[in-house]
Amino acid sequence: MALERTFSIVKPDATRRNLTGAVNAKLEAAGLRIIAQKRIQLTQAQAEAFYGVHAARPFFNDLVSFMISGPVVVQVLEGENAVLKNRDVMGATNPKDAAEGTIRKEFAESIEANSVHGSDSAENAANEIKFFFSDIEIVS
Ligand code: RTP
Ligand code: MG
Repeated sequence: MALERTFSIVKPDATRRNLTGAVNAKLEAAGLRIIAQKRIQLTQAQAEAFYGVHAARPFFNDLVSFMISGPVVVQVLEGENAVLKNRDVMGATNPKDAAEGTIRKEFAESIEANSVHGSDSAENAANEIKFFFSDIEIVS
């Protein structure tokens, strides 16, 4: 299978606990290559736009507040089957349901403060990458 790209965020609960490197080690061990990465502070407008698909959900306001509560590390990951591979290594949204060895099982604090975001389809990955990165920032 050809190389695929996906978009990832190390969320504020993980950057706060200095776990960026630990998360990256899990991603790399799973066969994903970090081909772009930057640490940024999301604005409220950016967080609302990024999670716009969840605007009607009861947890939306809390989610936006959480995502702007500290720095995040946004990343482009590359690998075979990268979208699914990343979802696998992330684990279930709720760490209580996450499989052993996954990032969320090991590091997540709660269903909201769950350490990482990962695109859920190749199409969303392309849009999310474009939201945060220009072409010259991505080096595969
Ligand atoms: P993500 O988009 O961040 O990769 O996570 P996901 O696909 O596993 O989960 P999704 O359903 O897309 O939800 C997005 C994020 O919203 C927060 N959330 N809070 N309080 C709640 O019930 C609740 N449910 C979801 C989590 O931070 C989740 O990752
Ligand atoms: Mg999602």
